Amino acid sequence: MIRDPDTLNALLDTVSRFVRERLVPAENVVAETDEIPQDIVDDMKTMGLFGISIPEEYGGLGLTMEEEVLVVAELCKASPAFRSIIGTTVGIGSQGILIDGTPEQKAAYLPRLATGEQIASFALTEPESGSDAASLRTTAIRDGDHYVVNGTKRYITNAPHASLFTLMARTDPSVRGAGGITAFVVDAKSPGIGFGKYDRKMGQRGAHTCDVIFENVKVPAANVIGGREGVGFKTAMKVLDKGRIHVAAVCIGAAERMLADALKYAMERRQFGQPIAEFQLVQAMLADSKAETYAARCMVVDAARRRDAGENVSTEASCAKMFASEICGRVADRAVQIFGGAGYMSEYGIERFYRDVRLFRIYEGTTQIQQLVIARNMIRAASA
Ligand code: COS
Repeated sequence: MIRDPDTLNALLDTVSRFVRERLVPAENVVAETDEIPQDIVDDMKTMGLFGISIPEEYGGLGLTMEEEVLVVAELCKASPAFRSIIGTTVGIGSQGILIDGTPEQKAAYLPRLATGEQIASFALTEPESGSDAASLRTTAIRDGDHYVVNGTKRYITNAPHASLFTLMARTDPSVRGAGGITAFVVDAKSPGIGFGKYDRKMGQRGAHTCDVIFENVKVPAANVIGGREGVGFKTAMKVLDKGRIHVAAVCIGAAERMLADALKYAMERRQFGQPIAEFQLVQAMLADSKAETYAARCMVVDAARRRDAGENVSTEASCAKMFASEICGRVADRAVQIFGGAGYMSEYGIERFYRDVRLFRIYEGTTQIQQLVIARNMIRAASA
């Protein structure tokens, strides 16, 4: 749903100019230093980008899902690391509080997330629990008016910068699966929380992940999201339904950027006496990339509209995330191919995108997990 086209277009123009004038010129510095320059983070705060998904009553921009995917796709025409700095606060780190939190929890946390004063991370994955999220082992055992948390979370995006975590932990170790899991908001400065070194990754320099270790961390009982034990896995799944549409929009922005770069190169680069864009085999790569990116954009916008309309979008979110991340990988591969030898050299940046976008087929649910979710939902609907 687009509430006011003029307001949205003004925001899209602002983001587009910001991408062109500030982010793209800073891509190499980010890749070299592994840091987003502080002035860029400050500008993102001023623009309200940390609060795009947080309702206006809590100080955010309160974008609808359709508006959010359009803004995110625009932002992602620059290196994915720039989106990542806002990504967990806009998405999986804050949405559990928004979707299932009590009014008191929303009022306590959302305003400072909306301004970027606080950064939120989502702590679900563990060393022994990735795709099989319901098998997580971190425990949170009730002791009077608080819980005591022990365990390790792995590959947690923005953990080194986080002020708070949306943490999934097992409050009832006698229940093995999803039913024993509870979601918490945890202050990142709580005594007993330790951080591993930054993970060394294939790409996405400037976006930081690390282990988060909980050793006898006391978390107030009031920090149970929604005040209910045993429903934390469902909160995580609802958060991921939305997160997957958001990631699909990230894929579109990156695919459109890579395709634009490949087209420009193909029109400038001459071989056999003419621009390589004149060769039909190059045209096939451009055309396939265009059609697939267009299809992915249509899917993502449709999934977003359905979510805005209040539909259950578990299937559509997984379809969009799977398709958009897969085509993004294919577009990256073709873009490197069109650049030829130059595509393999770091100075052109396309090999960096190729490495950066590889993550999209893995995080917030691998392609194989999306297939499983889609097929299970189909079978469940057909048997009902
Ligand atoms: N919305 C609300 N509830 C949901 C849901 C959703 N989208 N998906 C599942 N649930 C509920 C189920 O209805 C079930 O509830 P009941 O027990 O009351 O029936 C409960 O959650 C458990 O669901 P299910 O039995 O489907 O869980 P599984 O252990 O079989 O696993 C998958 C489900 C594999 C889909 C899940 O573990 C998953 O998404 N894994 C990937 C995790 C991931 O994306 N990690 C990335 C890290 S975060 S960046």
